[in-house]
Amino acid sequence: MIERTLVILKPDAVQRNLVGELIQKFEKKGLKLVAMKLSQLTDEILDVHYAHHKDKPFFKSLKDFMKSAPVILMVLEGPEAVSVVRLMIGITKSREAQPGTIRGDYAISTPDNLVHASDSLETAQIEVKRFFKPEELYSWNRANEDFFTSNSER
Ligand code: 3AN
Repeated sequence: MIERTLVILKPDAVQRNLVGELIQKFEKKGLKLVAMKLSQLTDEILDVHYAHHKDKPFFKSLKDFMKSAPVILMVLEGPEAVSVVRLMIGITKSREAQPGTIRGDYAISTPDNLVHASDSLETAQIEVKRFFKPEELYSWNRANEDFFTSNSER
């Protein structure tokens, strides 16, 4: 099934000049960019986005980190995009993330683990709406779609 998922390139990705390289990984995989912007996050949106962590000891430092520089917000589309992107980024604890994944190859710390990606289709639908207005999402036809996604998987 074709899905859309929310991806955030966090402040450490921006500070480390990894934005282009990380976007390229998603593009090369065959995921299609349907929305993208640079944004500086606020407590208001982070309180909602990380509500599941609000009682954790690292909540404030996580928010401070996420506000420390602009982030790149993206929506990526493709077959089973939610699980494909989660596989690509690797597990939360960067030091234990598999080599070959983004966190496994580029990160060694935990709050600074470069990328956020929605963890289920239901969350993805909520998170896309949290960060993007409907008019900021683009449905477009890739001219060479046949070379990325077989007709039977669309
Ligand atoms: P993921 O980003 O892998 O879905 P979540 O949703 O459990 O992980 O956590 C959201 C973010 O909170 C993580 N990306 C990381 O930045 C931070 N975080 C999670 N667990 C910890 C922890 N034990 N210590 C510090 N930061 C954490």
